[in-house]
Amino acid sequence: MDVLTPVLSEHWGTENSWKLSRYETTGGYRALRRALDMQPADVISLVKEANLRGRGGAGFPTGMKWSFVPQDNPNPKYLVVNADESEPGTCKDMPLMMASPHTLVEGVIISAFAINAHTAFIYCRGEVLHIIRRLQQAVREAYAAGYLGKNILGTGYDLDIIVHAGAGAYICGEETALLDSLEGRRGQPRLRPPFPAVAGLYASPTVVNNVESIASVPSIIANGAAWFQAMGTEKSKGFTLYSLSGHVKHPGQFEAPLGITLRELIELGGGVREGHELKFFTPGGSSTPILTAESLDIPLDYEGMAGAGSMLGTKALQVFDETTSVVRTTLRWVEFYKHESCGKCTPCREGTWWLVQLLMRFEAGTAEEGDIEKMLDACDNIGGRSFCALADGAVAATTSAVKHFRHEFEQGYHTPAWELFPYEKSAVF
Ligand code: L3W
Repeated sequence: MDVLTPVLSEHWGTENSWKLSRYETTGGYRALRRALDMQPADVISLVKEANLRGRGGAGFPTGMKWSFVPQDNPNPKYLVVNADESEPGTCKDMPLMMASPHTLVEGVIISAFAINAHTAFIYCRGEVLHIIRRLQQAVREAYAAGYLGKNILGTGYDLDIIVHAGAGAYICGEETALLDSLEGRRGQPRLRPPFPAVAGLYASPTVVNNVESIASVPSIIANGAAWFQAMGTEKSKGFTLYSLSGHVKHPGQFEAPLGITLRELIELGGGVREGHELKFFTPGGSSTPILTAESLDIPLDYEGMAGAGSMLGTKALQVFDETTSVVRTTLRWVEFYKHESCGKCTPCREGTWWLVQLLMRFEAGTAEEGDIEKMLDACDNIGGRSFCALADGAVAATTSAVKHFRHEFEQGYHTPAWELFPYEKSAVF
């Protein structure tokens, strides 16, 4: 397996990589010309054949999602790009949009054409004003060059792209909360079904895809399904962006085939920081159950991570060494979910609050016998019982921490975490 396969990140760091003129000199917008020569259904077939799976966390097949759009529905069809990247540890979509916004814009035009949409939205988290401006600039350049607007490249196809700034709520990365927010309402998840592909934005058929998924489309159109299929593992095809952070010497984004192992990624990141060793990690942000050094050689693909008892998620590898308190880390994550809970459903609103109360006791060394069971029982009553996956993230963090490091929670019956794991020893907390 090639260790690094830079496709999306090929030109990051080169001069003016975000400008249209630069993008065109490296083959940019050729895939769009090819796609516009095809029938929309053939574009969908090609993406299906490549077996591109959603890069936002769930790994749902992208081409299949597009084919769910009912073309006989008289309402307009919409494409919405989920650029609300907020999952703790995940930092791949933001650098992509900063360094190569036209890869996304080209992907949006091809994908919108495939589903017969004439309006596309890029919903970007509001805190990243510099990225929003960069996207807006790229969209303006694309209009001026005839890649957007009426009669794109003389083909008769029309498309408008609207860059929309969110207002800094993690929940708006959940696809139906994002749609509520885009409609001008408070961002809260909707019950599914109906899925957005059937009834999404303004109750019309809507495809919601992650930035990286859409940005991968031009290269598939340009190079073909077989090229994409040649990378990755049996069921997890292609290249992807991994975010590596935490106790490694050189954190950052690494683009590699699905199925690379964490051991290989850590090597690329210069190893765990000097004199320390890996204690635990998340495969795909804090919503995915933590794993330990035992899983260092398991392929980072959808199947490998599921087999190890976790999820590939957003491929955000957060690495923690032996100076880190599992109890404190879990508390910190669950506090995040409590803070970000939209409050719409009781298991999440109340459950994450109660988990924080219990975890604070473990951290302070004032937990009582039976508190571990009480916490796991609370998890049983939260997981799978809420509108969306936010509370499941809090449950995954908590239950996996207890599964792998129960003894650290038991120490919380008598000793504060800050005595066992002093802050000054850790680079993270
Ligand atoms: C039509 C059906 N469409 C499923 C579509 C659905 C969605 C996609 C995946 O959560 C995960 C979550 C986080 N007809 C369909 C259908 N779809 N069945 O397929 O759906 P689903 O429910 O499997 O997942 P999801 O709700 O999209 C995403 C995990 O990602 N995660 C969080 C990431 C957070 C960010 C962020 O920061 N913004 O990305 C990290 O691991 O826990 O499990 O489009 O409509 N029958």
